[in-house]
Amino acid sequence: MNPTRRHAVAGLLAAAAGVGTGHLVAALVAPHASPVLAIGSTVIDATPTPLKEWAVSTLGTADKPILLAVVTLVTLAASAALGVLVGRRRTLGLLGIALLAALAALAAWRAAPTDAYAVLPGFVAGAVGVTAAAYLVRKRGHPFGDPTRPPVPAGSTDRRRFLIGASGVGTVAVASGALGQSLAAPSAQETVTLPAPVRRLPAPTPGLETERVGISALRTPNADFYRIDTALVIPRIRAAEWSLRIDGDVDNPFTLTWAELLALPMVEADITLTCVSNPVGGEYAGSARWLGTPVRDLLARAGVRPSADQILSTSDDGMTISTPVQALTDGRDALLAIGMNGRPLPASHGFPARLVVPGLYGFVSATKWVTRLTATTYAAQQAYWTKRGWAERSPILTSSRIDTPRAGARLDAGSTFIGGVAWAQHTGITGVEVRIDDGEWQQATLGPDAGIDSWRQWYLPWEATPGRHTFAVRATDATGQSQTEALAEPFPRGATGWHTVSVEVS
Ligand SMILES: Nc1nc2c(c(=O)[nH]1)N[C@H]1C(S)=C(S)[C@@H](COP(=O)(O)O)O[C@H]1N2
Ligand SMILES: [Mo]
Repeated sequence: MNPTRRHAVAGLLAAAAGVGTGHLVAALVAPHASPVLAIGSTVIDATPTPLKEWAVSTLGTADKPILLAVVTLVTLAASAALGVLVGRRRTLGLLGIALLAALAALAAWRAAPTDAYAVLPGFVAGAVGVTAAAYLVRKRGHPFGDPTRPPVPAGSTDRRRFLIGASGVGTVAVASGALGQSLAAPSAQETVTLPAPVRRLPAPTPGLETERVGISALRTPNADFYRIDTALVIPRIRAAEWSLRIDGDVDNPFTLTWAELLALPMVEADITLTCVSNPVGGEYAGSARWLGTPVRDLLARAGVRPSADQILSTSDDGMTISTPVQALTDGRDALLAIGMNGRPLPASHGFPARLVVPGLYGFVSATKWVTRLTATTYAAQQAYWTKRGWAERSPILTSSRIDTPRAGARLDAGSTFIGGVAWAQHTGITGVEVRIDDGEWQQATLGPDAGIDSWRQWYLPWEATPGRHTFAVRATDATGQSQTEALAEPFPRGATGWHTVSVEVS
């Protein structure tokens, strides 16, 4: 191996050892502060909205692992280059490696400015990386800095020493990284017992999905529920350590503990969540039976002043979301939710408590891991997505989706059906129409009614004939408004247009 290549490998291994030990230290003190995760979070927050939209629409929920892979590859490539630099301009190269680690420390500090431990993984990564690089890229002159040994000419090779050193550093990288990963891996979800509701809904009965296979379930199982958030590490909050602060423009600010929350009256509600980033026909919508306490009661207890027009909610991971006071107090089932389909909230969906507000897209209502509600005004404070150009207030737009047959499906001729779901949260769906090829719009049959805050299943029987066929769907809400055909992208207030699917029948 020529010296340049060897120095590149040295840089790469040194960085891997730094990242690995940083990951291990992070697992012990502050999981989100692991160097690659901290830089990844900074990239997420700094990504311009159009690029983020492109990532969500093309990569879907794989966007997070792909982002982390890219950050890792870029870090390794930069480190290889720095390794070569160490061989040529030693101090400069080592400084470069230290700088790379300092960036990770800075990124972790940015995400959690009050957590003094957050910078530690970056510092450890820097110390390990610099030491390993200095060791693997030997100095010109006396080996091991030992003046009693004969000097080595520049660029000479000592294969054996390099191989031993490289395997040592590589082992540190792999072992510390793996140990850190196993420590950071989610331990089993804490078990909490949900209180009984004071307002109970009829026992959940299945919808059309049992008879009409392929239509989305009336209530989405928790494990299949879409997940959208900016968290690279899912916050793990112990219920006993959770609390919710209610403050801002209120007469009586107060803090609610988990035990106090459990003692409040709980209600059940069937509510469909939707992400504003959901494209026409997309998967970022799900329906669940939530258990929670009405937010309006909490706000009444705090005494929100008439001057406030928004509640800015903050999550444990620093997300901010603004919701109109009006939507939280007008009588709809806006909940501080603790249960999802009869179970405590899964960690990825906000354990121990989150907001759920019928009729508003998630980014203006559905704060997971919520820890603070601040009464304020839209003029005074802007939430995370508002700062990035998304709509300030964002009611869910009436939508419908064809679940079956799937786009591009090949079917046999004969009797079948076209089916899916439609939603117009807090208004309700009154009709769904389907158009087959260039035919007339036909009324679909609606599934069981789970209330105006829930999506509605639908189907239309169809005699499939050989050839290519195209279906379009449109829903009508309880105000009589039918979905517009005009196509709009999700940014900045939600997608519009009819979902259209083509299939091949033989
Ligand atoms: N803390 C936090 N809460 C959040 C978000 C987030 O990024 N962080 N994303 C919101 C968005 S954009 C949506 S669509 C919903 C999705 O909720 P789910 O992941 O439970 O489906 O959560 C909302 N709550
Ligand atoms: Mo969203």
